[in-house]
Amino acid sequence: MHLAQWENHHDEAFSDIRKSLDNVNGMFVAYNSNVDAIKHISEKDISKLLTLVDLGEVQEKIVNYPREIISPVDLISRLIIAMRDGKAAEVPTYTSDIHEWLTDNLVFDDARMGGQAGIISNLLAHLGIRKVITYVPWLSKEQAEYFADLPNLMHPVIEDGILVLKHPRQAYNPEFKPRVNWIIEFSKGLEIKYGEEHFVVPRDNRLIISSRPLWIRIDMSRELYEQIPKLEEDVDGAILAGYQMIREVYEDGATYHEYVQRAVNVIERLKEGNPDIRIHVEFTSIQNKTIRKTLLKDIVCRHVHSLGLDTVEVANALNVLGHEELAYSVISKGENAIVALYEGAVRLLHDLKLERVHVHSLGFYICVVSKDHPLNVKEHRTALLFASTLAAAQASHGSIEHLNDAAMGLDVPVSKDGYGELEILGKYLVRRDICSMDDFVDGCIHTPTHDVIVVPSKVVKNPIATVGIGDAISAGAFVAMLAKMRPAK
Ligand code: 8BR
Ligand code: GLC
Repeated sequence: MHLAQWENHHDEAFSDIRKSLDNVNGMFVAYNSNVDAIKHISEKDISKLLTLVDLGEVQEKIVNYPREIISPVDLISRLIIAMRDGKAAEVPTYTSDIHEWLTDNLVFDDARMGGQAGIISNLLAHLGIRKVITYVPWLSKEQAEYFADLPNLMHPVIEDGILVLKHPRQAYNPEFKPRVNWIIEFSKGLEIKYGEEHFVVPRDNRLIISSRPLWIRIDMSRELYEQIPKLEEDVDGAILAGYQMIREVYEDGATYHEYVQRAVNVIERLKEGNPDIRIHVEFTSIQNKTIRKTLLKDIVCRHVHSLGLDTVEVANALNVLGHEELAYSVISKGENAIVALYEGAVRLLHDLKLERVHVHSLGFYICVVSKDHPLNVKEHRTALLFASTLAAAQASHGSIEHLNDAAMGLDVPVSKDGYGELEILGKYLVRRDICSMDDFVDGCIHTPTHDVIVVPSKVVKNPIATVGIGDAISAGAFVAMLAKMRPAK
């Protein structure tokens, strides 16, 4: 299929989903929302930051790869790694020291809704989904202000033992404090020089310094937990994210086992309310390997239906599931990285007993689905192409406040590079007799053990920001899939 045909498919998919979105009765979205303080960093900013640290120490830390940010040297070394590789990363910090240091030494450009659940809730509400029930365990007054002021966006509260749904701005707890993450966005082409080193940033991306105050808990009050099934009568799907904030051990002696069990209980409770509900987990960068593994093995496996990840996250997931070699091939820059990515997605589908794995990369998406999924491959493809248009709209305008804004993504061209990458995958699949080139070109492939959908996606040349695009892609494809699964109204 030629690029021009993929443009047509995008147009058709968008108008199809635009008409079908109303089929979705409602969505439940939890847990993480925060404020993102976004800074687009310049060469001058970087030179300034580099004068504030010892370059020898930075070199040493780059080798040691800090998984937590305690000092400015940790921060600079992770920033250099992210810029050098053009890769996204999120690294936790447990005190406010680094935030104060950043505030003293950089001025942020913009404060926006952050956190996967927060971003996704606003997006779905803006797209006009009938009912978006968002749940944040630490909803503060300031955080509530970042939620879209729309009547279809609600937060559950218990009043006199009764469950009521209110707009987040009427549902916050005045005792909670806001949580702010710093997002350092860097652009392709920046020239970085430090000590003897010199490199050019290969692609736009960002480093997230994620604040993890001790009071953060991925949790739900008992009263609310008891009443979840009542929410579910008209909720067709749930998108869950934020499990990366679970800690191995808490000050009160609690361990992650307890919080994992509670997280699983919530999922089971959601299913009680609607046995046909579909649950999607949006994966992320998780530095702590115990937590990363437990999220996959104990929360995702057997409990959820769908998983969304970017390429680095696929490698990280494979790594803790014992597929180190495949993980290495996914992140290596070699020709076969896309093949490894496909094989990795297949492994995740089977190892984690999922119905659907959606991998998004710059220029293409790969979705692997189980044979018993109620939708056919063309319908899945429609969902992915809708997501590609959303991503393009988000990258070009920074936010999507209406379905009409989303339609502007249609003007962005499909990525030639992504299309080229897919050809490599096509040749591999044909060589292995997994499909014929004819099947591959329309992006819909049947194999005896699973089906595969691969599409080239639209890529914006100079994105306004990259943070949150992955969330828009995963949430967009998932809600579009639900729209196709529900009967027309
Ligand atoms: P994460 O936020 O999960 O890392 O996902 C980011 C996704 O955003 C990538 O997988 C890629 O598909 C998409 N993306 C990026 Br990064 N830059 C983009 C751009 N300029 N145009 C469209 N999509 C982009
Ligand atoms: C993570 C970060 C958050 C960011 C989001 C974007 O949840 O913690 O700051 O907004 O990712 O996907």
